[in-house]
Amino acid sequence: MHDDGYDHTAVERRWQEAWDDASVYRTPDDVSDPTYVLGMYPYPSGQLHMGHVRNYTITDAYARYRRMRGDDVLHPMGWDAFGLPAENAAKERDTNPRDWTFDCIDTMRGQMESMGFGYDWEREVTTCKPRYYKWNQWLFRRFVEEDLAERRDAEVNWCPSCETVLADEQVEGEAELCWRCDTPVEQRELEQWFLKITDYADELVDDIDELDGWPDSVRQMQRNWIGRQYGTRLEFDIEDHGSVEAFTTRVDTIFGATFFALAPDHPISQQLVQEDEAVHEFVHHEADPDGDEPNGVETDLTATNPVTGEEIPVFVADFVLSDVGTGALMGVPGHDDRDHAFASKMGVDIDPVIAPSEDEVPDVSEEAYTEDGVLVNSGEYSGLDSETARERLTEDIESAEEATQYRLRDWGISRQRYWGTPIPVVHCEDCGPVLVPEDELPVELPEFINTTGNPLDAAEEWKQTTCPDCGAEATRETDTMDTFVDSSWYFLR
Ligand code: ANZ
Ligand code: ZN
Repeated sequence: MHDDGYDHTAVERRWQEAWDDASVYRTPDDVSDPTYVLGMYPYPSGQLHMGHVRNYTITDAYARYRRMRGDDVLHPMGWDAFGLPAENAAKERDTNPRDWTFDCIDTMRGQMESMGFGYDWEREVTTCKPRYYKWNQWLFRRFVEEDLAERRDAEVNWCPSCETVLADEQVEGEAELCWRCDTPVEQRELEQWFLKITDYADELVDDIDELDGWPDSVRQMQRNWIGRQYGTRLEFDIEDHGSVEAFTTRVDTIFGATFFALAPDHPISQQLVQEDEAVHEFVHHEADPDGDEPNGVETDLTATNPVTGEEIPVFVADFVLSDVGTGALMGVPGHDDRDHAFASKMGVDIDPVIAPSEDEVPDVSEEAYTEDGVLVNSGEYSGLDSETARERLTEDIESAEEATQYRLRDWGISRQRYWGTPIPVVHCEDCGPVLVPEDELPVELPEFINTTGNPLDAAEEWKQTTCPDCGAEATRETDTMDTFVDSSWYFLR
């Protein structure tokens, strides 16, 4: 082929073999302070593409540079090998996810070797092997023991075509489509396992400041993702229903609260669904939390403003989210855009209580004034600036206290799919969910069954077991873990 020049095939193969024989990319176990160069492990999707080549060339160049500088270098490769793509591919090809995945790994490893990438293959990590996912199960046990993992009912993103739960990050765009198959995603109630990452929300935001060398834009994205907000939690009395908590970041606007609103699945809304036809109709047929406009229904109830003593109408509204704050809010249409849209639609009063300056009361009939400013029409608090008023009101209102709220939600890790780490739990009629004891880990996946639902549900023999606590007949948990559990810690493996 290259009669007059460089025969890359022959030359590269020769040197790759020589490097291999000399183990030049091996990192001995006893080196003291190796430079750890880690590229993201790929999904074994079939073939390397140029994106992989580009990506893995970066760490390879850097690892070489450090080696040439005399450092010991740990430059490993591995496979982020669980996940729905393998399951779908296996179905299409009438094989099983395990064989399909290991075939892909062999192909891609061969391609990486022929690229001459300098990896220590003896440290290859493959997340779908029991010796890896055993540790997911081990970690899960620790999390449950420390009260950092729990099972609860939850609204989840459900893809009707993939028949699985999706993480928020796997739902794409305004249209809310499944990242794999572009089917519109639905909401469903299911018992799910959660990792309580919100327990770490403060630590996560605060430590972003210490990520030296990270681009500011990335750090800001992380902050926004966690979405910490400081505000006030306070109570409004609703006759026959007692005190109802609401969260606000703008307690300075409380003199302008002209309505109170509850999320459709707030306990009071759920009670009204039984009693009030209009609320029933709204909650079950009209509410659309993802819609462009706020919708709601007026109830027969009124709430008492804890500062003014004024009675304001109570609505059930879909723009009030059940898992944000307390699932209830005071509506201040003069100073909040959503509240303004809602009040305009429902014919609720819109009063200005914040002004740019004392003699410049804004016209809020067409548009909310959302800035901080000076309080007006606010009794003894008139004339204070917003920030001072927030502090004073939080002190003065008996039920009020400072509260912090986050956009970050706990991480739902349950997937109703086969190709993932089995959640190491057994369900016993008497004992409830029981952890599989440590010495019985790993709970290995059974043989794959090609069905439309969850293959683990169909694996009857695998499912039947005994309760680790009482010895009675019991069934295995059939949810598997989100593949992001694997990728959360392979860099430590
Ligand atoms: C009264 C108020 C007046 C608010 C005002 C804002 C401006 P943002 O808007 O992102 O800063 N809120 C509280 N609980 C909620 C829930 N469960 N679902 C939806 N919205 C909820 O977030 C803080 C505000 O979100 C809170 O402050 C509350 O409206 C609303 F001029 O209270 B505010
Ligand atoms: Zn039991």
